[in-house]
Amino acid sequence: MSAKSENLMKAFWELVVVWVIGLVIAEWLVHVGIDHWPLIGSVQAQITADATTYLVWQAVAIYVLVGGTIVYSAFRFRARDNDNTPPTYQKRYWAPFVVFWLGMSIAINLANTIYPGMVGLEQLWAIQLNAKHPLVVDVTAQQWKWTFSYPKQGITDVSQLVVPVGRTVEFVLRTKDVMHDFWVPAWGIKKDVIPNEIRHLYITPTVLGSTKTNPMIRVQCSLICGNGHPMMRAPVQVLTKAAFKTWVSNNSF
Ligand SMILES: [Cu+2]
Repeated sequence: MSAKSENLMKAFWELVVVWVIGLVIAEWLVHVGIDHWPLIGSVQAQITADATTYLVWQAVAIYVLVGGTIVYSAFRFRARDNDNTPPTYQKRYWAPFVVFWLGMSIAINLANTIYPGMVGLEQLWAIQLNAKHPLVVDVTAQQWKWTFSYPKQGITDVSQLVVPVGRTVEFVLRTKDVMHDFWVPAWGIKKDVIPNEIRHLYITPTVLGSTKTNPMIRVQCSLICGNGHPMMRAPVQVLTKAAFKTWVSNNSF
């Protein structure tokens, strides 16, 4: 081996060390940060939180590799004060590395399309397809409020959303005017409400609570829809099945 290639091999292993140290620190920070999810309040939110955790973990590993290489190279290969010899040889790219990196990019993207992409969607669709008797809640959005009706329970136009824990709810979304977006932060996924369309969102709440105990459990419009948009929210209660029955009998007629 020439002195030059020896140097490059040394640089390569130093870079591996930089990457591993950076990886341990960065992934530890990710771990600490991800332990602080605000609230995972539905089966669907767990699926999307798992996907997000995985993608953040992966993105950080790549970021540390790319960022670490740039910072390391800037120090390791900088021009020295006493070095006046002009560079005799400069290669703009090294073909095997280009092929390797291109191959890795394609492989990572294909893998992510399968997991969490297709696997996650499959899980979400399976809940929707397997929900034999979802609780149907009609949701009407308008500038700037939400109203809820429970067609099978005979409850119409209430201004708070009440659902039982552990049962899949089918939200039937309509708007009277412009586009809005139905979102309960604790439930993870949300859906645009579009004029002249009827759209469906399936949620299986897993955590008891209400807007009073945790503001993550609230309906919040999530699509800018005019002046009143930030205040376009509605209180939510997630009750036990028994408490939900009582609420239904007190409110239906
Ligand atoms: Cu809005």
